[in-house]
Amino acid sequence: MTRDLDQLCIDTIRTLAMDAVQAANSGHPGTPMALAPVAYTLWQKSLRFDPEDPLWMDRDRFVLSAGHASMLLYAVLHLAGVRAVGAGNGTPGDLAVSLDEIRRFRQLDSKCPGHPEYRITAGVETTTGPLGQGVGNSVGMAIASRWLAARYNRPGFELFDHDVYVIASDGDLMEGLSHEAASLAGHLQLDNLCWIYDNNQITIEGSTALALSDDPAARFAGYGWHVEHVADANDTAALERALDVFQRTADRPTLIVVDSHIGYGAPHKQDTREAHGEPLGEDEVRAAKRFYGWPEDAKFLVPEGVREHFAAGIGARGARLRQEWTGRLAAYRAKYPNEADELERMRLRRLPEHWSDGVPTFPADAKGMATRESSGKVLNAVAKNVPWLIGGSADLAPSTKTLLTSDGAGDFQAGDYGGRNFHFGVREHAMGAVLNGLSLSGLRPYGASFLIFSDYGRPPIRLAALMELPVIYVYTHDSIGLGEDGPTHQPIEHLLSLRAIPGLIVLRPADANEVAECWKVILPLTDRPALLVLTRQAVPTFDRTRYAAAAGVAKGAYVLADAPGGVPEVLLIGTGSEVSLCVRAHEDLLAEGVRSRVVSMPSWELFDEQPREYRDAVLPPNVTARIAVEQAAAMGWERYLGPGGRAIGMRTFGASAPHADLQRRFGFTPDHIVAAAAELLGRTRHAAGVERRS
Ligand SMILES: Cc1ncc(C[n+]2csc(CCOP(=O)(O)OP(=O)(O)O)c2C)c(N)n1
Ligand SMILES: [Mg+2]
Repeated sequence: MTRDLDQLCIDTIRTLAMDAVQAANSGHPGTPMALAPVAYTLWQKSLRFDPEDPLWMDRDRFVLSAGHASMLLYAVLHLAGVRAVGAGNGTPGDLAVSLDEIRRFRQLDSKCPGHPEYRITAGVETTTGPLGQGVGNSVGMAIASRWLAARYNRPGFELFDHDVYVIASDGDLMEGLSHEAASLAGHLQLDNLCWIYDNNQITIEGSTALALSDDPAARFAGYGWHVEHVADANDTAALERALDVFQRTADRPTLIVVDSHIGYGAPHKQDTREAHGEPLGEDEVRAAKRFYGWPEDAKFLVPEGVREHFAAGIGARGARLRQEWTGRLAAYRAKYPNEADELERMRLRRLPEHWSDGVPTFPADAKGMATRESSGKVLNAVAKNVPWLIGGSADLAPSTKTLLTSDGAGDFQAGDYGGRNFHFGVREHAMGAVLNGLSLSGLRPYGASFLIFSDYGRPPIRLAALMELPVIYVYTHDSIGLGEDGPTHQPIEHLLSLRAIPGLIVLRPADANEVAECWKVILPLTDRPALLVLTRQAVPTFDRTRYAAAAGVAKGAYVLADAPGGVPEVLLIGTGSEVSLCVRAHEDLLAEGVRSRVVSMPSWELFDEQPREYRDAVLPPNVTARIAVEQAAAMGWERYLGPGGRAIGMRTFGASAPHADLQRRFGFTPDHIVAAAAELLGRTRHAAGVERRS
């Protein structure tokens, strides 16, 4: 009887997926049909998950990395009765996925978008679709589970011990990201991580034999994983056994290779690429239903007993586990109130009360310091106050100054899962995906590298913005100012392309005190990522008794040095290391009787969000003589310059040379700025010291 009910549940998942894709006339039916027994077995028999509280902190995570098979997840969420989550992270309400929403698969504002989207649908742990990202995120989630356990579990109070399960497709495992992520997970011995590989040997173009000859078992064994094999996705007993082996395997992650048949049960489309990305067609749907012993003309049918069976399985088990846990947490709170308070703040993304205590202010200093240097000092100050601020670098911590040096910060490694310094290795893409997984688990992660290598980590940055995760990126060596390493290491178009990501805040501070203010802007963010862009080379620390306070950073741009009487005739707008050039040009212009104003503009995004009056006060519309100075692609500055302005920026790649030579070569000198100002104001003057005009 139970066996029949299990089969009925599995076939319900299959037919819901087929019907939804058919109704939408788009989507992927074949993989949900094939993997219904896998998802069902995992949810019904193993997953520590309470459908009544999809945000329970110690729940197992289920990640559908093969996001194109989204209907698999939506069908399971519906049948398991997973609840929607209301505003404020708490009120359980309606179903996360109602049958009506499944009928509206892929339609505007449906809870069932084409690919699973975090924030839109409760029970969706992360946004997947770009192949590889889900498996990457899962490593961050598994790390978070271990980190939380190491930090917060106490004898008799096992608060954290959750596992992370992933369904990964051929494409997921082909992506380079999966190699980086699996290698890192193996190194860290994350035995709470289980990837289930759908070995259906089909991708969009046809058989995987077209492009893939890897031996997955050998590959993952090489990373230090345990590998299981299930020869038939329909063999739920074998799946249960493999999941059981995963549970009992210590010191290493597990890969379960499951051989499956895409479009299982569809007489003409099974095992073909046609089962991947298009509806089966009415006739084929009917034929498949016949094969399952399903009423051929029924649509969106959930037979009696199916929901009840889920409720008696995952529903009852999940409720019991969560209630036990909630009781444990209450006793823990009585005994360890500070730790419990930290967990509560983490859950609500709320900072500790005195999070900004000890943030340094920096005295004026003409020689100054590199902004990576001041950032390292500020980061270490705030990290003392925010215990769950954790992160690291892709092998560049000594250069990016991102190491936490205070006592007890420690390194996160197998054997010390409480460490706060992460060594991602030279794996920028995995670092980004892991940061997203950490953030999705409530931690406050940062990751660091050189700005040029943001290209290697860009897809997860985009997804952090899409998911509204407050991940922090620290990118140093931010321009040709890095000097001798030359054009391979000198970012040009990166600022522009990062500024183009919706929601992301890009900040390029001009001096040490702006750096401190940037961190004060970044830390309180709860629903958007921020990216700090920092210099390798020293920049002066401005005398703030002479120039405006650095707190102006919060508004994205502010008047740093003004014309007499606050009535400028020319605006010098700079970011980062170029602001000091603008200040020097400004002093020269003042001496020549030119009324110039320097605007420091660390963040376009923050400035654009200010009221019009403020923006007009900083950049008065009647002042059309405007110069922007930034050692990066000039493209985009037109928005602040208007037709009468001039961007002093980069229009080519850089070059390998000492910093001062590069500044002269590319026109980043006070003299060049002064000459440009004179020209815009209609006064002729020689551009001294400029070898090539930008
Ligand atoms: C990074 C990335 N590249 C390309 C795609 C487009 N795409 C979607 S599914 C897929 C491959 C499908 O094969 P597989 O991963 O084996 O999934 P299956 O069809 O077997 O479920 C591709 C190339 C994507 N989603 N993400
Ligand atoms: Mg495949």
